[in-house]
Amino acid sequence: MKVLESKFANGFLRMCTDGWEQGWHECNGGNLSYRSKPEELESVREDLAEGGEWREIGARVPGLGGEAFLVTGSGKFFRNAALCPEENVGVVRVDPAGERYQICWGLQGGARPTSELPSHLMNHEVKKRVSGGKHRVIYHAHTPNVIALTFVLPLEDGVFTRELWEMATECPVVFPDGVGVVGWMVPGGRAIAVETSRRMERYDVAIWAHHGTFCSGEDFDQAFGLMHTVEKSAEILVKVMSMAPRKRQTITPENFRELARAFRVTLPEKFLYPKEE
Ligand code: 2HA
Ligand code: ZN
Repeated sequence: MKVLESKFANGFLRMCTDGWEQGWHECNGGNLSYRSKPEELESVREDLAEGGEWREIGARVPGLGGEAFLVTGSGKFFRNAALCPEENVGVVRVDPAGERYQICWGLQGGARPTSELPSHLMNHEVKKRVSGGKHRVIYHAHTPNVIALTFVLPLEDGVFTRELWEMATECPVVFPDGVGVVGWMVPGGRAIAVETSRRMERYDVAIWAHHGTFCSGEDFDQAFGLMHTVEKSAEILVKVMSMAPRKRQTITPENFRELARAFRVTLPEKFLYPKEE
């Protein structure tokens, strides 16, 4: 079968369109990658090219040696992904050492994989290990309300986690481990990839100050749903902070403990510290 007939490519393209429609992907903002399953790759083998040039990833990911990924292209617009997939997205294979990649499909016209390939692949390497191979999707979006909060909240994992949890009752059920925060850094290289992948050891969400959000998930629904939940929670917080300097009432640490019992999730006690509101 052709790559564009496959379920995974269609799920990927649908997610690009969904993200664009949310307003998270101005110009070439944001990027998406999917670690394909061996049987998925096998099903589209007839459509994959062999012998492409090997290029440096810009990071070392030995845990991903031999894996193949569907990725968005550098400088490409999410808005165009589903309209012309061959030019805007591509399949890349990682060499056995995890140092170089080769384009096997798409990215036509000399396009390259996303400028955030080091962050995507380092995140995939961590998530593959800590999830026992279950996580396959890494998604980066320019989420406006999360970005706005990085100008006014302290850039601390605990503060962002607790404030976002408080904004909607089901947030702690969707991201019980919390969120990590990375201070401002130059995007597109190894240094920000190292910092982000450190957060991914513990969390499924990493916020880049004054830039956007990275999410990891087992599939497209999970990764998109997580991004959507975090950004919606941030939107509520922006509204609350805009209406009043202090919350009149909120979800309390004891409420969170009750919720954790009812929904059978573990919420780290370090995020349930007493606060003066
Ligand atoms: O332009 O989002 O972080 C793509 C990006 C870089
Ligand atoms: Zn970005």
